Amino acid sequence: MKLLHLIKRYAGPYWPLIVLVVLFQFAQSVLSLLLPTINGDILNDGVLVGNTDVIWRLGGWMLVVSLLQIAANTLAILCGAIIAMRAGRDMRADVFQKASAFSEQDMQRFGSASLITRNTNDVQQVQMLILMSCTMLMSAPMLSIGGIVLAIRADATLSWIVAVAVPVMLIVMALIVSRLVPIFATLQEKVDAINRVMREQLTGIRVVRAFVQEKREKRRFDKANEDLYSAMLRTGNLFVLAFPLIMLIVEVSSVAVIWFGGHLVDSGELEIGTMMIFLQYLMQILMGIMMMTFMTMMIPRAAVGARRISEVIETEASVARGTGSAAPADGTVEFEGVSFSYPGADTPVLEDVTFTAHPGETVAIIGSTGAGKTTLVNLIARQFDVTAGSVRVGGVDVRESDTDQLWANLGLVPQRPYLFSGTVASNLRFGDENATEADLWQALEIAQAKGFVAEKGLDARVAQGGTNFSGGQRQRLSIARALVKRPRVLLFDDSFSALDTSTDARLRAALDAELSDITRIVVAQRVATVQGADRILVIESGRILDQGTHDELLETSETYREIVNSQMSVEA
Ligand code: TTP
Ligand code: MG
Repeated sequence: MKLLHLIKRYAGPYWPLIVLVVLFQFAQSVLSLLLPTINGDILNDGVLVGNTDVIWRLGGWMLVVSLLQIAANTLAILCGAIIAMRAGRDMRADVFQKASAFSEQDMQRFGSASLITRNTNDVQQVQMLILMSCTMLMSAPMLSIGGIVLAIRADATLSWIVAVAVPVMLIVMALIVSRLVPIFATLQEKVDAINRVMREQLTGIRVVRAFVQEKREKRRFDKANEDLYSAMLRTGNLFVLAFPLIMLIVEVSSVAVIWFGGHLVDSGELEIGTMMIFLQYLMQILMGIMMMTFMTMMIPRAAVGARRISEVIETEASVARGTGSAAPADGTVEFEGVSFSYPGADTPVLEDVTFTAHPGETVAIIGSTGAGKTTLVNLIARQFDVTAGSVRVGGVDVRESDTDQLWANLGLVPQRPYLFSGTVASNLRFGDENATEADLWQALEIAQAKGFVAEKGLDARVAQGGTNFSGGQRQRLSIARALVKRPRVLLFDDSFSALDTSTDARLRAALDAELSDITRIVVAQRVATVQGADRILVIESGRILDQGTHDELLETSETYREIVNSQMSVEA
């Protein structure tokens, strides 16, 4: 079972503490079982009246035993809490680490909202179970079983009450648990749903407002919220039912002990002390059963959590890190007969793509939306692995090169630039932690971002995702970020689309002037952007239709001429 496996894996390393917990729980149970006997002895001695010595002696014993029992219990809980918290911390660290290594595809499989729930709420469920186990996994059965044995030993004539009360208690508990388990099992998914709607709503808030969809979104959230509410309510109802029932069983059985025991005392067949002993053991038995039930109740929810955590921890990131030690020798990028299809898709997104980009060259890729341009760029950065053929950077197949080395050589400006919360400087230093301010300004200057950054300063705040910057500013900041890294290969995925034509032109001129020895792969939709490239690849449905310079393509490529003409007519 995943749950056991997970507990073993994360609580296991703290075994010295576990040994302590077991010892403390054992001590606590033994002491608890001892108490009623001492207690009863006082009454049974019958010599108490006027016999202060005995009172003091036995009373003292009781006090000592109680204090020891409290101490053992406290220590067990303390150690348990330490184990549980540490196990939780380690689990969260592992989930985070795994999730960071996930490729795009793995992320899509889990969904970010679910990953967050898994790493917070699910871990918490497992943690709770560990804590509960540490406080009563051993003492609960010891109390009930020891209690039964000792109660029967104390007085066999009253034992039938145990024989009735225990099964009744067990049946009631089993009924409640069997109702709770299915609800608990779905609870985590409902928490997921809430997080998903909330997250989508927050990221898409502008769109939602623009389309006046707030009501619809609210309905969607209300539904998820209502769902969770009603599930929680049902568990609440069961708990509300559970407590009075437990109390009823406890009270009725103690009345029974006193009633029937009272008669026996009356007729001299039973000492009053023994009856008290019996009563207290009965209480302990029932308490033990109750504790065990509560633990059992935690298990299904924790098991669901454990399964969801294990799913993350056991997923091998679909693009494994390169194991090879080879580092790219230079900035040459070569595609050789590359085909690629997304997992589960029937048709390949790229087919038989072959081209080479040498250091200092600019290779432009133009093609309609959905042609496979982003996919091609992502293959260089090894976001995915090719289905056929090979992609080489600096002469080394990307699958065989050391992943860190590979990435150190690449500067990727993604199609949807993402900035992290922090400052402009902290974002730029993603590329190189040790970059000086002068380096940053230089990169900003090339990226044509100097103007608007100068107004706010390098320490201007950046909101999560960079939403407090315009689309074009974001693009330029992410270009600057790639430049700060000083890579050998720069990949621009449609990174000039949000720039006006003159900024675009100035940016390209600056890149040409400053980065003459860097390999540049430029994806674009606009002819003006690709015009000056050393080679232009025209791609359509994942195939390279034609390649050459702007002038050559105008001569040879029908498709390219069409693209040019369509844009001319728009601009005219
Ligand atoms: P892209 O490579 O994203 O197409 P593109 O970059 O050329 O398009 P745009 O100019 O709009 O940026 O996608 C190519 C095809 O691959 C497209 O049909 C959608 C499909 N695809 C998937 O099936 N799964 C994915 O994760 C992605 C990114 C694309
Ligand atoms: Mg794209």
